[in-house]
This record gives sequence, structure tokens and C-alpha cells, in this order.
Amino acid sequence: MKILVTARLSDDVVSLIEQDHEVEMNRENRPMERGALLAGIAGKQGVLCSISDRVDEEFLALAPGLKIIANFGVGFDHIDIAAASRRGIPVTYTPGVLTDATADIAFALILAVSRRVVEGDRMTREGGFRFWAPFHFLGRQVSGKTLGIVGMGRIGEAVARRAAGFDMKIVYHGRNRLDPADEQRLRARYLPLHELLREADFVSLHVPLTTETRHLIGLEELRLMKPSAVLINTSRGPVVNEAALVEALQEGRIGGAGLDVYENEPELAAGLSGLENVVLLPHVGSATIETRTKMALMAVENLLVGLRGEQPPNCLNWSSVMGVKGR
Ligand code: 8YV
Repeated sequence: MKILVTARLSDDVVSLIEQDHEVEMNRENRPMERGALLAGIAGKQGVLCSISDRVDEEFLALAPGLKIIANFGVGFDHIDIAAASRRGIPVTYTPGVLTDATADIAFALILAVSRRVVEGDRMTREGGFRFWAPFHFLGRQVSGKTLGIVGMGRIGEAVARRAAGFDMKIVYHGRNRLDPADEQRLRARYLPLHELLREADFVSLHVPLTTETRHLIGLEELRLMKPSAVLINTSRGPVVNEAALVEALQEGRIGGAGLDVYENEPELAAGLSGLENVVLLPHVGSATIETRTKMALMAVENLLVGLRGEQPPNCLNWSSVMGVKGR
């Protein structure tokens, strides 16, 4: 069958697909332009895609024979799952394998913002380290502070486990409350969102992007946070109203922010890059060799099983697909 791979994968991984199928792969180290993507999907039976590819009605209409959409990533807000389901196409993702890497980046941002790691590095390189003094370059203590986790799924839990090592108090908010045993294991206390925002020294976002979570954190929510509090976002940019965040940071309503994702990625909101109290990363939550290798292997396995017409291991819409096929 004919497969489109929209992002460059290692030769070893691609060869797993090539054993039985014909692969057209984007060999550039950058996403496909929309026109090339639409031209590429025509006549394909399978696609291995990433966050940079919008999989919508227009895309799906060009590939009537599509049997599987295998996403390279855990977030799937760029894929119209309902449209794929209506056409009986399974959509898969890569949960679990990127949990630790993403939780590590959330923690890296917590530490980097609080202890002014990036600012200090820049100043030192520029020759600005000329003396030691008791009040020189002071940051905020992380240990012992209160961490508010918004979205206590796999990644939220992994952040909570890391926070325990820093003796942090953990409060959380999510669609569902954890079982009491899990709350005890994670030493996490459930709070309504507004109370969490008032109590936390750090607020870390770990929700998927949905219609409910778009702009979950806006002006009103930022106003509830402590003036010293730090917002961390490693989930999806549009969960935060970025213009409101810039305003809150400029006015000192909150203490700082650590961001790995942006509302109009890869663009930054006006004023964001000029702020000293932010650390900005280029969406690298899962970017370790180990994790990206596992994600690629998982996506390929999902793809190959889907091409056989069987249930892929990490399928998001199998019951809908079965419903359509059973009709
Ligand atoms: C990926 C991510 O790098 O998995 C996700 O949802 O945001 C990142 O780990 C990205 O999605 C690549 O498609």
C-alpha cells in the first residue's frame, strides 16, 4: 500500500514500513507546506503525521482509500477525529512513551524560571559575572512550595512524582477527581480551579486542548494567581490566552512563566520575547532521542496494524470505526 510519512524518521524506522509498503516521506527537517501535504496524501492508504499537519475534511476528502491515520504524538487536537470516524478511519496516537520526557521539561521550566537559569547564563557569557554578593541574582525557592497541577493525567502525575522529591505541596484540578488511594499516593489535594490558582506558587498545565480547555487560563484566572506565582505550560498553547499572559507579566500580576508551547505556534504573542521573567522553549517536551525513538516505533506499529484492517494498539476511535463499518 502507499504511505505518506509527513516528518523525517530514521532509516531503521522507515524500513519497518518499507518491508511491505511503498513510502513517500518528507525528508526535510521541517514540516510539509499545506499544498505539498494535500498533494502528498492523494491516493494514499496510510499516513504517519505530526502536530504540524492539519488533518481535516479537506485533507480526508483527497484520500478516499485512507485506512489509518497514525499520529506521532500524544496530543491530537490537529486531527478532526469526528470526521475520520465518519469515514471509518482509525486514528492512533502515542500515549505513555513521552510522559517522563514531558514531565522533565515542565520541571526544567519550573527551575529555570525560579532560579533565573537562562538569564544567569546569558549574563555570565556576556561577562556580567563580576562579583559575588549576598543579594546578587536572587531567585525564588522551589523546594517546599505549592505546585498546582491542572490536568492530573499521565503527565500531570509524573510532574507530581517529581515535585515530591522537592518536598512540594501538591494541589490539583482536573475533569475527574482521583481515587482517594491515588490522591494519597501522590500526596495531592483536589481543588476547584479558582482555589488552586489562589493557593499555588507554581501552576503547571497538563490538559489536552479541547473546546472546554481553550483559554482555560485568561485574564480572570491570571488575576487570581499570586503576584509571585509562575505559570508553566507544556500542554498546548491555546490553553492560555497568550495576550492576557503577556499583559499579566508586564504588569507584574504574576511572577513569571515557563512556556514550551504557544497559542499561534511557532509565532509568539507581541511582547512575550521582550520579557525577562519568562523562559521560552521551542516545543521540546518530548524531544529526547530515547523518547522520539519510542514514539516513532509506536506510531509505526499503529500504522502497520491499521493497514491490516485490525485494531491498532493505541486507537482513539475504534468503537466509532466499528460502528461505521458495521452499518
Ligand atoms: C510532539 C507533543 O513533539 O506528543 C505531543 O502531543 O506535543 C509532542 O510530543 C508533537 O506532537 C509531534 O507531533
